[in-house]
Amino acid sequence: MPAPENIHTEFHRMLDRGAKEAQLKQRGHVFWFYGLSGSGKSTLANALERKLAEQGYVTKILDGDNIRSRLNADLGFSDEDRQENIRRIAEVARLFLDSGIVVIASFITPKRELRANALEIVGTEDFTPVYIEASFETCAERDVKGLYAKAAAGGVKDFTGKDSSFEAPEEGAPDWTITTDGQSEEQCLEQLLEKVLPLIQLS
Ligand code: PPS
Repeated sequence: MPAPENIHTEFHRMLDRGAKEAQLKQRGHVFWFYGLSGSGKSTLANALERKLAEQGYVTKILDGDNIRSRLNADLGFSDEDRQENIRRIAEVARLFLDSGIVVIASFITPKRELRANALEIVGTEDFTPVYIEASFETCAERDVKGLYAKAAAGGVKDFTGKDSSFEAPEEGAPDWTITTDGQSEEQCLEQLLEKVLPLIQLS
């Protein structure tokens, strides 16, 4: 993206990412968890962060409700707002990545185009989309926040999976899939760890 007029970005005197990764003894990476509300994104993000912390890794969780209560408090759930939501978050993820940090982003990111935008901002090499899979029915049954019941009664505008569509990854997409339907948190975490660790270990 070109810099706006009269803005001169300057990076060459900063300590670079490699130096920070060496200091932290890890490789930065962005794991982008996506899936329906209630699919288990935040639960798994938190569990993964704790496991990685035990092994000395420095991580940062970026999470839907938290970001939307501050940085993106001006945004709603229209297609345009979701696009801006994801764009800003991907830019934030990129900043953490540039400091060698392992980012665990956890956002519904309902459309393939949104995921592609996030990947483009962060960069293909450092970005792994992780589909946290659970059916609408399972999420509605769990209904941890009461949002599904509220949406069914017409009380939530543009609710994902009801009035606003969710696109699962297409056949053959390189995205990882972790199915929380019928699997325990421990099983999901084990599958995640096995794939995550090789990507963040400094060789
Ligand atoms: S998105 O689509 O990626 O921009 O959404 P995200 O930033 O992840 O925000 C999702 C959280 O917002 C709450 N919420 C809603 N979700 C879906 N649809 C509607 N209309 C909605 N309104 C509020 C909900 O708590 C989501 O959190 P999670 O963690 O996904 O359950």
